[in-house]
This record gives sequence, structure tokens and C-alpha cells, in this order.
Amino acid sequence: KPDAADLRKALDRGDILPFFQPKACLVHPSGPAICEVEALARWQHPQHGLIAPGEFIPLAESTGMILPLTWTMVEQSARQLAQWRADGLHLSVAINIAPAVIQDLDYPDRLAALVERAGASPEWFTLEITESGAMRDSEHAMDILTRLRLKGFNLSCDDFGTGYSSLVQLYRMPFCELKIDRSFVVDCIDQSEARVIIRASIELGHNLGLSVCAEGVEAQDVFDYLHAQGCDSIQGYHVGYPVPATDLPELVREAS
Ligand code: G
Ligand code: G
Ligand code: MN
Ligand code: NA
Repeated sequence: KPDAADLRKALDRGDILPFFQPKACLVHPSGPAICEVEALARWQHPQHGLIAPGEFIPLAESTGMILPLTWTMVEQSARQLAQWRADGLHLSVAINIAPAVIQDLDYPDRLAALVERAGASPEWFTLEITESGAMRDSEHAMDILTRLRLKGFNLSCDDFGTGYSSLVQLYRMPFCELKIDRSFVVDCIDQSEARVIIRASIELGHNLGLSVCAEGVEAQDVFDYLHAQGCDSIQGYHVGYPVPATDLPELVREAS
């Protein structure tokens, strides 16, 4: 099991890197298309091979290393986006932001500067913030989220439906997207309660002016259901697995 010293060394060596999972955009004028990917951290360990984030994100959060980890995820993603766009592949990227990362009022300025130094633009980024994370201290969170939004970053409320925000807070926060948690999506064909929650979330999101993404879509019937209900975008193994950057262009071409 990796410890804090291992993780520190991995960050110093550059062994933490983003994989990219495609997201299908359903409201694209010429039919479903992959316009966005979610960056998901992987640890390329010299001895143990690829380590999944479940094994090190909690460690990173409890040791403060989630800050440098997020920093390198954003920096590598920004360089990759700039490269893809130079090659004619027009993509945006979603990055997971832990609540501990967005505590300082100068973070929005520093993040935007990082992105621009890497040849990218904040508008190409969606920051995924968990509902419970965003709501912990709502006045302070509101201030920082507003600054991020003013810098041009798009904001997504991740894992929607599993947190404990009030709807008033969701309404006031400058989110652009609501991401329905995969626990409601996976079995929705068999579970009418899950479908009720999905339909209510889509309606709520749209009535608040947000686009709605569903994650955890593993089958065609689930994809079709969400499409019919007016979901704006779809993420899940049915659309594509998280892959290394080098594999993504081919995956996007196959899907279009
Ligand atoms: O990649 P995988 O599907 O195994 O991701 C597992 C969890 O780890 C997900 O909840 C995802 O949000 C989280 N995660 C992956 N990469 C990052 C990251 O760069 N930062 C943060 N904060 N969480 C991440
Ligand atoms: O919201 P969050 O960042 O936690 O979501 C990313 C996580 O969801 C990653 O662990 C990713 O590997 C996982 N994931 C992505 N697509 C699917 C899917 O279709 N089914 C399941 N079970 N997990 C998925
Ligand atoms: Mn996410
Ligand atoms: Na999620």
C-alpha cells in the first residue's frame, strides 16, 4: 500500500498523469459527438504498474498533496488540449477539484495563469466540484466559485443527488452543469425510483439554466433513455473508457 512518502516521490518524478474519458455531447448540431473528456488521475508506478485513484486520492487529500496533484493534472491537461487543438482535435477537459483545493481567494488567478502559461484557456476547462464539497462553507465557496467563473472556467456540480446541498444553494452557485451521479444511472432501466430522480434532475437543471450530464452509462438502452429525456451529455463505459492521451484521437475518430 502506497504511503505519503511514495506519493510525494511520485509527484516529484512526474509519475501522476491524466487518463482521459470521453463524454458524448448530445446537443451537438451534427449529432452526438465527443467534445469533452474528463481527466482522471493515474499513478504510473515504476514497480507496481498503473495505480487507480481510489488508492491514492484519499491519501493525497489527507496529506495536503491534493494541491500539487491537482496542479499537475491541470498543467498536463492544458498542454495536451493545446496540442490536440493544434492537431485539429477540438476538445475541452473536465478536471475534478477537491474542496480542499479551492480555499484560497487567489487560487482562481493562479489557476488561470497556469492554464495560460501552458498554452490553453480557462474556457476550455470544466472544474467538477462535488456537491457536498462546494456547499461546506457556502459564503466562502460562493466567493471562490464566482472568481473561477469570472476567469472563464466552467463549473460542474459533480455527483449530483448524493450530497446534501439545499436547492437554494445550487441555484445561487455559478454552476454551468449538473452531473447526475452514476448510482442513479447504472440500473435506471430496472429501477423506477432511479428514473424519477433522473427526470427530476434533468428538469431542475434545465430550469436553472444548467446543462445536464449523466455519468456511468454502460449500455445502449440507458443511453437511449437519457437521450430521450433530454440529457445534454453522456459519460460512461458505453461511450468510452478512460484512456491514455495517445489513444484518445483514434477513439474520437471512431465515435464520429
Ligand atoms: O478514475 P476512476 O474512475 O477510478 O476515479 C475514481 C475517483 O477518483 C473518482 O471519484 C474521481 O472523481 C476521483 N479522481 C480521479 N482523478 C482525480 C483528480 O485528479 N482529482 C481528484 N480530486 N479526484 C480525482
Ligand atoms: O464523478 P467521478 O469523478 O467520481 O467519476 C469518475 C469515475 O467514474 C471514475 O472512477 C471512472 O472510472 C468511473 N466511471 C466512468 N464511467 C463509468 C461507467 O460507465 N461505470 C462505472 N461503474 N464507473 C464509471
Ligand atoms: Mn468527476
Ligand atoms: Na461524478
